[in-house]
Amino acid sequence: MKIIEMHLLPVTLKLKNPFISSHESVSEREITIIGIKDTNGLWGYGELETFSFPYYTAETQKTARVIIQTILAPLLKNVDIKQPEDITKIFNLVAGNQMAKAAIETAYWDLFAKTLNLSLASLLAKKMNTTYRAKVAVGISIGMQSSLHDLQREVISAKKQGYTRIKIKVKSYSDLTSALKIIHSFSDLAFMIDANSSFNLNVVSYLKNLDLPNLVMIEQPLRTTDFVDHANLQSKINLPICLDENIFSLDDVKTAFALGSARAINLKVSRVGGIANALEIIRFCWQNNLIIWCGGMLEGGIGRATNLAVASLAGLDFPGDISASSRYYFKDIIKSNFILCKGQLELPSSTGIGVSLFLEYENQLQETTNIL
Ligand code: OSB
Ligand code: MG
Repeated sequence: MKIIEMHLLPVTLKLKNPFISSHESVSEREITIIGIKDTNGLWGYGELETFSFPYYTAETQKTARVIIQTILAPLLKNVDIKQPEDITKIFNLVAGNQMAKAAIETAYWDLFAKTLNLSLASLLAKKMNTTYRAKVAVGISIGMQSSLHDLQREVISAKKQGYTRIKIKVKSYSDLTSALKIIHSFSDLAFMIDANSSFNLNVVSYLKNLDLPNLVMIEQPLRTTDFVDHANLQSKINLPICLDENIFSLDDVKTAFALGSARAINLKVSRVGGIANALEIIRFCWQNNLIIWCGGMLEGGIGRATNLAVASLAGLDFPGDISASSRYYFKDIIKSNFILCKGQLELPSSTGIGVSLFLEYENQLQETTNIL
């Protein structure tokens, strides 16, 4: 199968509430919709998930679009692609740029599944020799709040909506103390804390003798790129460390495992360069008893549908950061909404990622120039 057209459409989505982490505050989420067309006239869709600024990862929307247009797209011109993994192999020539690669690769998985008349979820389940769930338990990530009271209000609201696994963002040790208080008072909910790289080894004293059975892990407490101090920290605390910002590839997961830097991995399809790499990472984690679960990047509807298909794999049981559509944007890019029901999101049933763009975006995308 050959890709004969590739189109990019940058869009800005307005979040209902600013999402604040230690890296930045996001109130307008820029994404780029990517559409590819094959010789049969079928379309596959993906999303470029980089942020506007290089705080969480090095790529930005602008730099990644340049890489896609000038480096990655030309590598696929006139190439006969047999399966999605072929794209990953071709892109391995290019160092880094995982999110730029993932934007194209995920669009191809959508197209490939549609060609086979399968949902992406069922295609992935086949690839992994497992089954998939039609309803996927999911969690919610609560951004930083200005007071303990506001944080408590957000947790109560999440609980009312049906979320049973909640992630709390922190930046300072006083945030951490507040988060621990809240976690103590909601013993029926499972919690994670995400420091987004903002702590140092002094955090040991806060985590060493914790007796909070409903706190299940701490995400990326230390610097992005550090594996050694994470291993040092993990050796001193019982609470599992989950790595996020450090993980761009299977090699990073192997490093974390070999050094004992983490017991859990936040898997973001976009951050690891696409679905084929994500599947390899899942296999490695399953073989080596690392907890693995699907993270989120405040995706638009295309990215959310892609993540949900991955998260539906039986065996990927820990609820991911894939919340209901209503949590994110005033207006999303797809026609349907992901609605939370009993803490779960239902997988769309149609082929590929199973969602379709609002007609205005589909038309605008097709009117952009073909970059292939
Ligand atoms: O650290 O997991 C993170 C959002 C943007 C960047 C980084 C992270 C997050 C989230 C939100 O935690 C997850 C989501 O609901 O999409
Ligand atoms: Mg994180």
